[in-house]
Amino acid sequence: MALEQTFAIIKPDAIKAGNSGKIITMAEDAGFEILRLQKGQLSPELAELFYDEHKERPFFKELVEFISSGPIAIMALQKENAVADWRKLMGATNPAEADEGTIRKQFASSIGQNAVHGSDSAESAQRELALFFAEPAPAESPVE
Ligand code: FUP
Repeated sequence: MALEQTFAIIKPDAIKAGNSGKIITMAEDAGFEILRLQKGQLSPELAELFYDEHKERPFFKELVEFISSGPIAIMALQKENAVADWRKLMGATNPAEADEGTIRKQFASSIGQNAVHGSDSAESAQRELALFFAEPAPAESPVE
């Protein structure tokens, strides 16, 4: 199977709790290559664009407020089957339903404050990677 890329976020709750290093280690231990890693904070405008598919959902405002409430880390992750495998490693959206050994089981505190994001399809991954990283990330891109 060919290498695939996915887009991941370490959300404000996980950064604040000091769990970013542990989450990155879990990604590496699971075989993901970290092609891009950048810390920053989303404007509410970019957060709305990012979560556009949820704009009709009742929790949209809360979602945008939370993701833009503090520092996050964004990542481009690469491995075979990256989209599905990263979602498996994240665990269920609601941490109460997340399997043992998943990131959300360990670090998420609620359905909203759930530590990490991962693209839900190859198409979403392309859109999200393009939204956050100006150019696609070749494995050997030089440090800018
Ligand atoms: P996931 O792909 O597991 O991150 O989950 P979804 O795409 O369904 O939801 C995106 C985000 O919306 C979640 F990370 C948290 C938030 N959400 C809620 O706050 N309440 C809900 O009932 C469902 C999702």
